[in-house]
Amino acid sequence: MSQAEGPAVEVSEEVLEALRGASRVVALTGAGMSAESGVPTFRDAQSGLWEQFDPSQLATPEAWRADPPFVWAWYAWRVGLVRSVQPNPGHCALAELADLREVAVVTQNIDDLHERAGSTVLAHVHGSLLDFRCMDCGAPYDGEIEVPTEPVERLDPPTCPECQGDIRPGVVWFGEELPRAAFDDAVAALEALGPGDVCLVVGTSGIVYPAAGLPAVALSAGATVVEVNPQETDVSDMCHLHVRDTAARVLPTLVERVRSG
Ligand code: BV8
Repeated sequence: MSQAEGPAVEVSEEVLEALRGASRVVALTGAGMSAESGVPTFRDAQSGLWEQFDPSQLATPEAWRADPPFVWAWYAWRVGLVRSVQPNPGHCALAELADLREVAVVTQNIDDLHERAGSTVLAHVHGSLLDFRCMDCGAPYDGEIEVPTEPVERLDPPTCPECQGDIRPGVVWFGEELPRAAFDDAVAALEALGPGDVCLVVGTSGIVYPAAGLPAVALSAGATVVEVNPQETDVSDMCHLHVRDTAARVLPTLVERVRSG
């Protein structure tokens, strides 16, 4: 596993002790997990065309109903972006940690970088960018998706072969309920943690609910909650320990240190 670029990664003995002593680890990941792969975080996703739009305004059923080609163009561009990037050393390290500990990955990310790194993702609580379904009849859609190489203002969504409705991305929009099974699985995995187990909270600002409430479930289960994020966040006070550095630098170091005992 490649050594992280830049200054040495500082990880406290407490963090290492907690991980070495853990039999189970739940990793809660957000947009920061994929940032070093080149997928902009949600707050930074607004480059170019969509700059003037608040993502939580664009990622809504209302925005879709008001102008499907405009919202579809944004998602089609993001599909192209995700297809053009690779998992980073942070994703790979989490996949490797599963050889050493019982690991469950719960992500708010709609990309497939955890899976491409070899992780089994327990729950995509905000859905997946690469799953498509009909907005009207709900039929899954696995037809071709036209992916713009450059951001385009408008792009007609594909048409549902069943009902001629518009095809939408399989993501959870603001104001939409989270996939019940995925969220219940996430809560169950966190509740199953106990003293001596670890919950890694990686690259999330802790602003979007109900996902931002998940670290608290690990806390009340008695697990050691460790935040990996260069910045202080809205969930920092739910975490016992903090590693103020990036996912692609910290996670490989943690796995190496746990492996080397
Ligand atoms: C719902 C898919 C109800 C779409 C997404 C309680 C209080 C307040 C508001 C609410 C509440 N309950 C519900 C709400 C409303 C709303 C909400 O939370 N609004 C927020 C904005 C206040 N929640 C909802 O609408 C949810 N639905 O509640 O439904 C309901 C119930 C029953 C029936 C009907 C309805 C749905 C929320 C899901 C929305 N969909 N994504 C898409 O992607 O297009 S959310 C989307 O934004 C992402 O999935 C992610 O979850 C979120 C972004 O957050 P982060 O991942 O944390 O990323 P962010 O950019 O914010 O931060 C990045 C972090 O990484 C930073 O801290 C940074 O420092 C760090 N970082 C950067 N680089 C690195 C790094 N860390 C490590 N390494 C690095 N290299």
